[in-house]
Amino acid sequence: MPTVLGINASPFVRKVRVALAEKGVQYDLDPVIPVKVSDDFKKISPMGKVPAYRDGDKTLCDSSVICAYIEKVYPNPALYPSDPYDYARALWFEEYGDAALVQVFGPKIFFQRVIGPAFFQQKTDEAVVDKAINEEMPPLLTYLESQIGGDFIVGKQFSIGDIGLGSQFVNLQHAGVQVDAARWPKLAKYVAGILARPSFKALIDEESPQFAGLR
Ligand SMILES: N[C@@H](CCC(=O)N[C@@H](CS)C(=O)NCC(=O)O)C(=O)O
Repeated sequence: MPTVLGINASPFVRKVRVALAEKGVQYDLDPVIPVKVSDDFKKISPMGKVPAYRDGDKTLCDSSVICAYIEKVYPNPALYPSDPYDYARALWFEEYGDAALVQVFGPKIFFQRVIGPAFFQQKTDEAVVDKAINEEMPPLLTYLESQIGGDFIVGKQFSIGDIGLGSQFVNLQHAGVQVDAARWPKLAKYVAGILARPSFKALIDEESPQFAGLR
């Protein structure tokens, strides 16, 4: 059985776990906290980041790399579209979550409201959170609103693009922030649909109790 290494609060760990769940693959979770990681962990993930992945004597790091590997090992159901343009678009939305959404949702909202106060004795900097929610987040959501045509971010099939985006929106939800349906109606409906999938819902149900009452 493969092992996913990393804490469940990480959107990047969540990507890998959702991909495995969608494919019905059983795995172990080793909840490595990416703070002062061991030398052994750095042999698998040289930048000290989670997730890492162990499959027998094979090891990998980086959520995008791990998801791509999982797709090859367990091809069904496919999480990467076969059409070349849809494939590239799905990778783009994965990247948009990994590189753009995370910068605002992660350190400026989720960390400020939940992780800092709970685990690092840091007081929430309300000015940082307010600026993130009211100035930095809206253009990110407006772009997504312009891209959504249905239940999935690309075509008519759930894909790695939905995994990358949905994984970030879970952290936003853990921080008590919802997508305003009056302002971004298509996005609000889309996010609700993606996060209601059994693969995401099981993780949200597992993760939520540890954050209840922390924000
Ligand atoms: N590109 C990486 C990003 C992983 C990442 O940034 N993980 C965070 C946790 S959410 C981490 O391990 N941070 C610790 C650090 O940067 O030292 C991926 O997709 O896996």
